[in-house]
Amino acid sequence: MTDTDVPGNYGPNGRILDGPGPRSIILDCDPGHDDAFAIMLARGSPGIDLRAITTVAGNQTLEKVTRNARAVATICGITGVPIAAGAAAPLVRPLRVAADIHGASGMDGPALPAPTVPLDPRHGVDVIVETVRSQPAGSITLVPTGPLTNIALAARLAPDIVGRVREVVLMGGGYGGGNVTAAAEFNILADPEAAHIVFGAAWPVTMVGLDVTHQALATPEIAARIADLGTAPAAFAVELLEFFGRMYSAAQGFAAPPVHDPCAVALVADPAVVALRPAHVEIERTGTHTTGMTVTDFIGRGGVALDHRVGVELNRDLFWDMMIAAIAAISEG
Ligand code: PIR
Ligand code: CA
Repeated sequence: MTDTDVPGNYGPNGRILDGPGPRSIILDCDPGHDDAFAIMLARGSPGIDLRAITTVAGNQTLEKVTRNARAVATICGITGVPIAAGAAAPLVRPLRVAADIHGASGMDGPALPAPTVPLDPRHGVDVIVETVRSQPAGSITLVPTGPLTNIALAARLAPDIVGRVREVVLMGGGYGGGNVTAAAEFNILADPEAAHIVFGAAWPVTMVGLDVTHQALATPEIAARIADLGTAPAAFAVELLEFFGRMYSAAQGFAAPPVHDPCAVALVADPAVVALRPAHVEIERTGTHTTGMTVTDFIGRGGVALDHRVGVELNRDLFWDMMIAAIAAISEG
């Protein structure tokens, strides 16, 4: 610890266990309907200080998801937060997009305004590295809600940040099955080599996977509560849910769409939102039918260290109260 470090309770590795005030995060995303909700929660929640938005190819091409991130920022009046484009393709594999769920634009449904918020000219990975280095050690939490390409690149480009990041709280994976294949969730399957790097690095990693996010279903009652806010960002959110719900119904038979990505943000803002268990997660990279699987060991077979944390249950009421309060708060901005 140095005198530039922030106050708080420090763990054995010098990381803050429960420092005061809002948690500073970098949101690394691929908007994406549910990524848009993650941006709104990160901006509107009193428990979060959003320091940067970086984008990564995933739900759609880098160009499209970056445009979408800036459109969300424009609708929500998010200024003063750097938005920077990161990796345009996974580390090893060809780009795989999710047009079946997110449409041709990556965020189909609502009309998207021409962005008025600027694009930061820096590479997204540089923004991650520079933001982490510019803040006290142990203060920045990385919240990836797309493929882990940028986060892996940052760890390799600047290994010093691995020891400075407070923790990585990611939406991806799951222990109870996938959504693209029987075994694999999209964000991990899109770039399993990056996921392997991120889970294997010496920073704390928390996985908020499908086991949690499939509990975050935006039912008609939830959509009605958002609509009742009566603001432009609320109307935008409702339109996102209408399209996302139709696609989820057609593609996966869901009665209501799961908004995956804000679950990770919500956990950072308030640990009561997601129940966690210690585990060890390995990323399958060579399986015939299991590539992209997050092989999750809750027991520590063979003496393996339970060095990750895995989300197992969502507090739905708390989650939606936080999400709706955040949309209401950004509407006033
Ligand atoms: C959601 C996603 C990709 C594919 C499908 N079928 C559904 C996106 C979401 O943005 C979320 O981050 C994650 N990937 C869920 O798999
Ligand atoms: Ca996403």
